[in-house]
Amino acid sequence: MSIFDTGNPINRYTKVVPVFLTINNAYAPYAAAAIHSLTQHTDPKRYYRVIILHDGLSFINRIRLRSLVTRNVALQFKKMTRSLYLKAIVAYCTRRQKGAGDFFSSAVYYYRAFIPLLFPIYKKAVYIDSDVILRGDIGELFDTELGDKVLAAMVDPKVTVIPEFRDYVDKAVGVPHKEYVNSGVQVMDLKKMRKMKYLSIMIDLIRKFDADLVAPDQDYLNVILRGKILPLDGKWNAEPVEDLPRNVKLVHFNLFNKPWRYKNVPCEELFWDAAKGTGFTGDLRRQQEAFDAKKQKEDHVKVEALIKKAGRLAKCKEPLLKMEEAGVSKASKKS
Ligand SMILES: [Mn+2]
Repeated sequence: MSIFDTGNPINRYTKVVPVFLTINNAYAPYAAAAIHSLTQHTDPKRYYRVIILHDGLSFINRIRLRSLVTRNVALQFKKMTRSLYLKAIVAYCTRRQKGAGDFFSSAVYYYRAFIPLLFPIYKKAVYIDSDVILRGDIGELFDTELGDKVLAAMVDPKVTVIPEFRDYVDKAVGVPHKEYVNSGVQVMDLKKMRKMKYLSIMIDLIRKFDADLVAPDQDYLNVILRGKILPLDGKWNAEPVEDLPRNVKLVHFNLFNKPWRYKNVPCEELFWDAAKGTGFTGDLRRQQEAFDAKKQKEDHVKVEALIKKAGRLAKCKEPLLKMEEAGVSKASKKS
């Protein structure tokens, strides 16, 4: 029993819905809003365990996140240790950070690839980005029947509407854009991912091609699991829009128009309602105030640079990642 004990009855023998987030101190306030919204939309008959993979959270951030625990939602922190695999990824990200407009160069995005190996006690789990807000029971998402597929995720709407992204995905990633999924919300069959050696395939691809990509870990996921992904219903990874359809269960503030940066953006009230009571509201308001015209301009330049980079990479003659050349074809065929 710790000073944080809230009478939460979940122990390691309880059947839970495992939900993973991967964060650093910068993401903690958004993650708190996401987790808070999760706790407000649970099935009272079920138990949930939110597992936070991080690279060293401050004491105060851990206390604030810990305070989100409820009767049926437990919280667990797991600090990532510097394994050889993680070292390879951090080195890769550091090299790639030089690329202009690179949004996804942080190693934090790759932590989700470690979930199958780090948590052998689970057969299946849900992963969510920190920039999401729940409006429905995440247990329903967890219940998604995967059949013979390895993972469920939603076909990325941004890729379909931005021509540079569409061409980039088709040509540089080598996955048809109609199949290319967003990695922000995933239902993972951890058992199948362990069996197919998902993480070591990713490391092999990184080592072999050292590719400069637009959405690295998401691109790897799409290449490695091509043909093994179940398309997820859009209500589980919806864009923030005015007049959000009633059936939407999860809103994803993906890429642009983050409510903690901009005022008067779609679904901002959903975010601020969820942030209320997390202990981070003051931080978030100050962040928004500090995000002045200059920073907004920089943000737009970054987005434009990312789209330009996609357009440039789309001119490649052949895909940047080739599974059959990475010495991984054997491992993946075996699965
Ligand atoms: Mn996201």
